[in-house]
Amino acid sequence: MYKKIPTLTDFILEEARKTHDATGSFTLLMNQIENVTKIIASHVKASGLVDIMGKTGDTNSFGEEVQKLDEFSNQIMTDTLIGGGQVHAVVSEEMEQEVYAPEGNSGNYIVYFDPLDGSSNIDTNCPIGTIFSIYRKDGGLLQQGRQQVAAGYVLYGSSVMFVYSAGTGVNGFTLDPAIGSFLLSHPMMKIAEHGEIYSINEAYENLYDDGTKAYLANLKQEGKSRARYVGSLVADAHRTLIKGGIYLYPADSKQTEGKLRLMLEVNPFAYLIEQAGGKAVAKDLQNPLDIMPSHIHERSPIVLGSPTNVSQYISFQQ
Ligand code: FBP
Repeated sequence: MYKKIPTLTDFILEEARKTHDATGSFTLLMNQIENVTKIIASHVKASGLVDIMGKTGDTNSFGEEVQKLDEFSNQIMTDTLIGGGQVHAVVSEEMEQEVYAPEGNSGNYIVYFDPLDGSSNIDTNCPIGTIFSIYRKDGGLLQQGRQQVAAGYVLYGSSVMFVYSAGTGVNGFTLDPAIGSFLLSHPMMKIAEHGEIYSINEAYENLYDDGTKAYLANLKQEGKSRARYVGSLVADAHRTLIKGGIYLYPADSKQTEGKLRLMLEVNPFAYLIEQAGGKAVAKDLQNPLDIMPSHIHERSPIVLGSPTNVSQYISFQQ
């Protein structure tokens, strides 16, 4: 008896059938995100062969060097969503301003996305990813992360995975290149209560606050932990979800608000980790999902992972 593994499209349609007031708009939007990330995946996979590697020579409005692949990813995601009729506006990590859908072709959702996270890893063939976060337009551009309708990421690694939650648990789908479909490979993902892996850029250790320094010193003194750091949030957070443990990108004396963006990077992962039974804290040990953002590119420190690991980190901050 052939056992049919649900595809991502099957799964989204099934979830919509369970939602009494579904209009089909969310399903269409998720489908657009699924299809555009498949195109990005094919370009990432081929990036060593075609002239899409390396830098464009331009810098974006944040003074960051733009890579060809993230420029391509940003353009195709913006065009797909703005032209797709389901969004009111999009906010991209690569663009200073939000982009509104044209009159007559707009929808009920606002999508925040980081088209290609981990840009420093693009031309070294290390895992990179796309992050997305969806809100209803009624709440406006600036909403607490708890208002997310859905959040997810696509990891372009040894395999391509699409992981998301729409508030009823976290599910992971692996792209089967033979049929071009994401198949449900990781149903109802749960993070371990505790994990031995910690992930932080220790090059900045001298810049961290005393609590973080003491926490790291204690981990090493205990000698039961292992360090892993890819330098791509998607890859480091995905590993933390799968293996348990803790990922930290705290503020430091140089990046006093942290580096990662609250709406584009921090809140999608805080939402997923919480849905998987984990924990996340930001400035003053607040749950980032409860922070009211002041602008679309606001930055925030983040510590997330297994509940026991994050609670231990918190104990060093008190
Ligand atoms: P980009 O979105 O510009 O790639 O920046 C985010 C990021 O690359 C994260 O993916 C990663 O966790 C972090 O920056 C690495 O920063 P650092 O090099 O300071 O450790």
